[in-house]
Amino acid sequence: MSNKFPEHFLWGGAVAANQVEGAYLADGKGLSTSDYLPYGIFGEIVDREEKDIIAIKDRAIDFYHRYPEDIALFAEMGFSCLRTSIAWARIFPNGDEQEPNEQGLEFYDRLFDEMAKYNIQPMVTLSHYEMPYNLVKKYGGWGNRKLIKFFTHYAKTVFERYQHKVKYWLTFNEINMSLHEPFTGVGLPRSSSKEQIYQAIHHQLVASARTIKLCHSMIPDAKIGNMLLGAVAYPLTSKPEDVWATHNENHAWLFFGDVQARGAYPSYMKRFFKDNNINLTMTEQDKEDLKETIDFISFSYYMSCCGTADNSPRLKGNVLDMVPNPHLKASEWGWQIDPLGIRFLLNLLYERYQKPLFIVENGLGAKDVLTADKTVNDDYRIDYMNDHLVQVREAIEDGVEVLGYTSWGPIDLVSASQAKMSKRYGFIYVDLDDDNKGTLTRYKKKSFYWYKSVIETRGEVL
Ligand code: BGP
Repeated sequence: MSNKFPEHFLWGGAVAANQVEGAYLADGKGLSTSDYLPYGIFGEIVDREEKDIIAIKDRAIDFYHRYPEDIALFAEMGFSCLRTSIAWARIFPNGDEQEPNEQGLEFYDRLFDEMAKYNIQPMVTLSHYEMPYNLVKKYGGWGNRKLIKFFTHYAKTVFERYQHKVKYWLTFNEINMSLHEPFTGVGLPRSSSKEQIYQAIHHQLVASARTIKLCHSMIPDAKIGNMLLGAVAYPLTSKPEDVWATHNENHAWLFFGDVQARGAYPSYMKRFFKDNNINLTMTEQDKEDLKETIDFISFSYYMSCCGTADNSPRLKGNVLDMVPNPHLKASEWGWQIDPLGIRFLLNLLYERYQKPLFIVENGLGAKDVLTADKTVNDDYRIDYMNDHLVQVREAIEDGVEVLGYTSWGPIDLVSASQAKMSKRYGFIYVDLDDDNKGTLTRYKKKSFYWYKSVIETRGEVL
């Protein structure tokens, strides 16, 4: 067995506009839904026009101005890929304009040009947990079919502009997240019914398919993928009822992949919609549109969970209410650590779809301590990532086609769930605390050198 990852495997990291850029109103940017969530994606939705709040995301790590320094650091680690997102509200501040905001477009030109200097491939998520807030206020978010038009217009605009600079695209970050947090995902009130949420999701799936079609015709040498929160569940026990409940639990998120990779609603959803009294409006044209499928599957993976038919106590993880696995330890934030789970998930997705896979988020959020000599001895992070990457290598040996790996938050950033800095993922420490205080100076952690050696040796040191 080879100890090395494939030669053309892409190595890097992943960030999201609203968690790093800051400059939340600079150069004509409009307010986005994430600006209304100063306390994180599950926190209070705050009307910014009415309430004056100081949100940490307003400045974040100031990537908007400091990106040259950060990209140089990524290049020093040997990155061949950086996943980031475009803030839709920088390009269309209200979401429904015809003409884009030139200054917003210019920012991403500068950013992609900077990456090109170091041969770092950008991978761009079109919507990472945000959309122009005006689309929520004026149109009711993705509950309104008009959003399909607005989104595809935005996609067309950025495809045209960056066609020579960006060859990897993703549509919606963790598209299955809308089931747990509808405001973040589809811009719906949290009190929305299941039917309203699935209808909004349907519009998003159609928008995604039309965007894929646009990408295929406008940039034929690009690849476009979806993005799933890889919430893989194991049966809590071998009791058949638990196995069946787990099967259904996995369908809840695999449904998104099934539509996006296979081009139609899977049969099991008919039963689900019937049992839950959900009636969707779906035109014949929608069904036609959905047939355009993605080139690869991308996903985030942090933890696995368990499925059970019983009403077992659930751990309130940051993201999902999880049934804890008695065989696994958890991170400081209650996320259960399961390196073998990533091999399981890679095999499961590959067997199901026979499409290449891309791991676009993985990593350990922890409370780091900066030492007197300005570093962080984050052996816990190295161990976590080492163990996961070993399992990725195993999956490749199993025959799974894996295009690349971008760790989450290669530089410390604002946590999506906490809207704080103290949950850090980076190889690079940023001097900024939860009270929004700090110099924003960057320091290399121990893991910085470790990841560099992993990339340099194509995984041989693992
Ligand atoms: C994913 C999101 C990211 C990110 C990550 C870690 O769900 O796509 O935006 O933040 O999780 O989550 P957190 O920041 O809550 O630790």
